[in-house]
Amino acid sequence: MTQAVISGSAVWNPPHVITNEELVGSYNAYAERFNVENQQEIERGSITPMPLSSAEFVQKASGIKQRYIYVKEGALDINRMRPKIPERASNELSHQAEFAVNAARLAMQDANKEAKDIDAVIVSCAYTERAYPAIAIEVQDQLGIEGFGFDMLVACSAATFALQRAYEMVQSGTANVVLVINPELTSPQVNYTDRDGHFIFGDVSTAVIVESDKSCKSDHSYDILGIKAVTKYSNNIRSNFGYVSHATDADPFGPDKLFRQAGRSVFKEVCPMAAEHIAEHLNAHDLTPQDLTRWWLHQANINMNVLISKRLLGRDATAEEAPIVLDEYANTASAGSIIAFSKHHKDLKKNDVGVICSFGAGYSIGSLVIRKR
Ligand code: CO8
Repeated sequence: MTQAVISGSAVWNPPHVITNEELVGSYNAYAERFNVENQQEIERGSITPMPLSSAEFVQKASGIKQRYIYVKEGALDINRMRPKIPERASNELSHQAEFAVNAARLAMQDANKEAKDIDAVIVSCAYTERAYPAIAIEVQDQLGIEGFGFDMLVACSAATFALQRAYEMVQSGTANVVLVINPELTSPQVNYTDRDGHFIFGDVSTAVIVESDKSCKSDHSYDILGIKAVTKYSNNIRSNFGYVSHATDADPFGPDKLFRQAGRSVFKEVCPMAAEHIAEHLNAHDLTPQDLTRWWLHQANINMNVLISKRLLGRDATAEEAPIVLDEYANTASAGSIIAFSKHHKDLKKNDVGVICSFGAGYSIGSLVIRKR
């Protein structure tokens, strides 16, 4: 029987950084101007004043210190409050495909794979730039890969769910080598005028190669011992952005069409779900949390990760056991656990076991238990 392995991974981020201080400075200037302009209505009680944000709150509540952004211009401009990304013509490489290609090339190098070795491309992320043709097919064309490609959307669990599809394809023999890419270009969906959400997301692209053990030529590879996924419907993280707005006459870019969440409820509901999910997954492989050398957890909030690993281990996980990358990258939707994996796995020894686990909108939770070869 074919054994599916992870044989390569990579992270690519755009060069521009926005610190908490810069972001909060811009938001507060926007809010203060709004409050001055609407002073009379605010005094009459017909308009609610905009509350101020704080860099200290952001770091303490989330662990985020900065985020990368594809195009910084416009995002901090209080007359715009969104990035100004130049439009590309249909015959140019799309922004998101460029994001994807940057990470894909690095992951292929990491796994010692060339375009001719790859049979399938999955682009899986929280949003795709357009409905069709699939971004994956554009990426496939750009890289010179034959076979087939398709896009998947599962919000924060897009990466783990796509790795699970890749695992199934390799195990069943429908593909020998699968390239999974997560081009998380999140900044166009951030509401930079919303205090509760303006600080959460960053832009990044990650890629992973999943292939048969028989073709693996990588110095650092992992047997995928098992996969597990669960979804449970919740409105607590939601974006209503979509093509139907064209017919409903609703503002296609109104506040409900951007990312929004009931963050505290998400925190309370998702942490126990994720902990239980990991425990059950490990148990199915006769493993306990104590058997794990590394936890590559979703990177939404440092306090969530501390809570989840503590609930399972009965003590705080060390920074080495459960690495945090969100201080530098912020929440990068589905890419977070893959950034953690990509940057923190080469020190593992043969037979060390780890778990990659995502949790987020849907709700959706996806995990892979992997063992160093
Ligand atoms: N500055 C200052 N004060 C603030 C701010 C701010 N920016 N925001 C809130 N406060 C205040 C609140 O008003 C509140 O004040 P009071 O106590 O007087 O009412 C106080 O601070 C505490 O507020 P919260 O209870 O909301 O604060 P929390 O400690 O819960 O922290 C977090 C808020 C950081 C949002 C936290 O709840 C959290 O991280 N929750 C988990 C969220 C999560 O994991 N979400 C997953 C989303 S990602 C995902 O699923 C993918 C979606 C697809 C990608 C989208 C791409 C754009």
